[in-house]
Amino acid sequence: MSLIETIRLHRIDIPLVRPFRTSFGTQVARDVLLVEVVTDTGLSGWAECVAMEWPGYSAEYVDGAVNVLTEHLIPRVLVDRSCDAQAAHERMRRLVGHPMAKAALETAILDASLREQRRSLADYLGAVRTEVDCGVSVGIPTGIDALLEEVASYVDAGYRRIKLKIEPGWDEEAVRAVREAWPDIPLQTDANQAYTRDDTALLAAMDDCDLLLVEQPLPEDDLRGHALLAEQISTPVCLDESITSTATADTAIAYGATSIINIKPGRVGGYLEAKAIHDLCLARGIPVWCGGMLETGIGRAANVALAALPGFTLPGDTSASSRYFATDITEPFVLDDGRLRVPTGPGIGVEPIPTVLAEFTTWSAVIDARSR
Ligand code: NPQ
Ligand code: MG
Repeated sequence: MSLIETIRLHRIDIPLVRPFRTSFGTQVARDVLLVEVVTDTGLSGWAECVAMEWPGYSAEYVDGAVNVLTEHLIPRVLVDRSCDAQAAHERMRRLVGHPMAKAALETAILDASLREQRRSLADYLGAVRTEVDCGVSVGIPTGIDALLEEVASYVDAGYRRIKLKIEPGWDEEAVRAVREAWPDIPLQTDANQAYTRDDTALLAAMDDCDLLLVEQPLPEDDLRGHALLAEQISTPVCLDESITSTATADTAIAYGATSIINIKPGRVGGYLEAKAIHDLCLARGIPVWCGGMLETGIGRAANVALAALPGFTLPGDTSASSRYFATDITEPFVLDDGRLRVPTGPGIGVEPIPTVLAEFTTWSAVIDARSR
């Protein structure tokens, strides 16, 4: 096994093609932290930290991720320089929280070690598909006309499923308008925790809209609220923010709080944990799909590999690069008949284009593994 020589952190700022509004706020650019693990054979492993710049989606945020990586996670992992993702996972397990920061470090180590072995991440995880069905997430727009225009552009591009971001005041009318315009398109909603236990009627009002699911209607800690809601509406409840580990997935399934799960590797602390949740759900007959966090090509590549596992039976938020960025930092992911090809090269199978990375970089740091 190779040794870790240096770890580099790169912070980049990439403009989005259009503002992305959710119930927790509006994003006009993506502030992304990348982790690069360089081995003693000169190979680089890459990963993307999916934390946002402020704690809107979860408690993590980019400045916090930089701090916990630099001050705690990297020193803990570098107690031993071996480039071994499982060993890094075990070392980081004793530090509480910070799944997105942990996921980024673990995945960069995993990517480096797989590149050393010339083995793809898809093969390592147990992929059974060479391409994955893609859906797209539609932010809260300025009105119904803008919504229909945006959805039309995605339908024309070939996306196989549409997800509408909703919140109280932007839900039933928007969903009905899209359902009427496209009677057969697979459609689902995502509230990002915007409703309360008292809002059951608002959510039940969309039960006749033939939705695949409603994602995370209630606060992340309210598993019982989701279980009660699931008994009162016919639209299946799918948890996102609430599922932080295999244990929370097991609990949520057992208590009837979720019948479908959105798996995001960053939210659960990495691809090893994501695979374990997938395996649990497959054994329990719970369909899963791969979520998205507006990833660049680095995070997107790894998500597409994960989405090729057998339990991922619903289209994910693994959209094309062009959904979010005019210029991606890797070769762009391009939709082909509503699908993305699973990368086959070693590791995640893609790398940043140096000139593009340099153009978007706002900050970087180098940690020498040998001087510890
Ligand atoms: C979700 N993603 O499923 C998230 C939420 C989300 C594609 O809907 C910057 C970074 C902005 C992460 C906006 C999608 C974000 C973000 C929304 C994640 O809940
Ligand atoms: Mg979500």
